[in-house]
Amino acid sequence: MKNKISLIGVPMDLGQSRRGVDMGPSAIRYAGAIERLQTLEYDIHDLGDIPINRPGKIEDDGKLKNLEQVIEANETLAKMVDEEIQKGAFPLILGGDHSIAIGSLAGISKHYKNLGVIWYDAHGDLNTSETSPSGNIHGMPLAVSLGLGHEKLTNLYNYTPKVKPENIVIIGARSLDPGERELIREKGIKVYTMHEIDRMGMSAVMEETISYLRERTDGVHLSLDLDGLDPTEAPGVGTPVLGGMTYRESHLAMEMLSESDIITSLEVVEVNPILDEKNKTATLAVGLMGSLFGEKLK
Ligand code: 6HN
Ligand code: MN
Ligand code: MN
Ligand code: MN
Repeated sequence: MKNKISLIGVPMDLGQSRRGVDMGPSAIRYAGAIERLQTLEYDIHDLGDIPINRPGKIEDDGKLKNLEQVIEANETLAKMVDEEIQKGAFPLILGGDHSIAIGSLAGISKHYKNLGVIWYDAHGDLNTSETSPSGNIHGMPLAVSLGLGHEKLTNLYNYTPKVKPENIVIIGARSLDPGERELIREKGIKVYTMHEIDRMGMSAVMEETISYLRERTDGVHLSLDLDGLDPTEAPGVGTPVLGGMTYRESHLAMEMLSESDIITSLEVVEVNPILDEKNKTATLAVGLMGSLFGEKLK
């Protein structure tokens, strides 16, 4: 992993309907993210939070809620991420809701021929405005990155698609909408649902994921949605789903990724301090970052 880390906060909550996830970057910083990585001797630069243009009244209906604001913030994010990679830094993006993955991937993918993506999440985030049951853009970023959905989203940063379906691995899925299931089948996207994790064990799932991505990609973005974990471990999320990955399974996954050294960018999303219990979820997120960045090996 690169020694230089650029941290970018994205206080975005307009990609979904539960307020408070915009405070995610503060909560994760407060839980000691920067100190934790400094202890591991990374040269970490906190670039602060990008500005989010909040409307006076938040739209709570429609097919693509707050589309313009989500686009604007993601354009800013894409540009920043692109510049940090150009400078040789590892981008660490703190959300915010998962709609920010649209901007992260737009800024990152330019730098790779075959960017791999690990989507650690209870959800597939593979909806389009047609299939979405909610109109929430945080349920769409993976589809958007495949080039599917509203053209203003798919063409963000002036190119599409950002990722190829065969370079994606979804881990922890247990809440997939009908349109998402169809897309997974149609595109042949690799998914380890909770069923596979139960049967195979996290160790085998990660071994397969790592060798699969190592063969076909030249960089791997880890998109870490805290609702991938069970809500007993990570209560501070807006769309909790029972039966998720445990604390230890998640640490094991991060430790194995750390050993493999395949991860080239990270985003941590969906931490909502208002729904949390004494910053438990942000603290968990920082612990997982510690494991991913090699705590065990130092
Ligand atoms: N997330 N599939 C649901 C929807 O509204 O599209 C939930 C999406 C959750 C998104 O957690 O990042
Ligand atoms: Mn420095
Ligand atoms: Mn998600
Ligand atoms: Mn999710």
